[in-house]
Amino acid sequence: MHQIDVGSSILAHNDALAMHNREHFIEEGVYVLNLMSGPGAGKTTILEQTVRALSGKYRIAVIEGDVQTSQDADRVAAAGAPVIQINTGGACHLDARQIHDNLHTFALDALDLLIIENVGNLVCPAEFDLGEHDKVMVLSTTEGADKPSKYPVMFHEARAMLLNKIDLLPYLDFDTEKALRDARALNLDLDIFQVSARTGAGMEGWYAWLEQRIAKVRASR
Ligand SMILES: Nc1nc2c(ncn2[C@@H]2O[C@H](COP(=O)(O)OP(=O)(O)OP(=O)(O)O)[C@@H](O)[C@H]2O)c(=O)[nH]1
Ligand SMILES: [Mg+2]
Repeated sequence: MHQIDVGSSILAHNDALAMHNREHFIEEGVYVLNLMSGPGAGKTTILEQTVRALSGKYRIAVIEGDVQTSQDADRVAAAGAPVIQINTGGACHLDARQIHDNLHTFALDALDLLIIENVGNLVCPAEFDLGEHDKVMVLSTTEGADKPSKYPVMFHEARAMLLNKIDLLPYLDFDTEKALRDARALNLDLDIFQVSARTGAGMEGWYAWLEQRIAKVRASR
């Protein structure tokens, strides 16, 4: 029987386009972050807060990926960042082609930080390189502490993780120690921030991390 491996050929094609995107980002000196999580973990809320906190100091733009609607883009625009919405029309992740096709919407060389909010999904987005510098993921306390061991790829691929909605811990049986231990077992280098995008708790550490990453890319311009 002749078998065609469609999966790896799709990924190889995506990787080639991602490399092309990456060359653009490096050339223009913009730090690019791919923000991923399961649905509703708090990506857009974290983005809104981040834009509000840092847009006085950095030039920030956002690409919003959703299956449907422009609701997240409207929220980010209201927070004060230029934003474009990509609707995947059913696909559970963004791919490098969609980012490439929208690259020239922003003057990249006039940006310090481009944040891409991926489609809410704990599996597929981690497998598709977009050309970003770093993948950052959000895990929320309402999802359960078993998620790192059940969905290892994203935890393995991420450079940093925000454990969000810590304001809800008193009402949940979320085992923080287990979640962090399992996440670290998958990825020794994972930088972890325990935050509440709702109350602002812990967000300063996240902003400081982001500023360091932006400075590193700026220094290599
Ligand atoms: N209590 C609490 N609620 C939060 C926090 N962060 C986000 N939320 C709420 O969680 C819900 C989902 O937040 P979003 O920011 O839309 O999540 P998302 O990851 O962007 O969702 P998708 O884009 O649909 O995957 C909203 O009702 C937020 O107000 C938090 O730190 N604490
Ligand atoms: Mg969102």
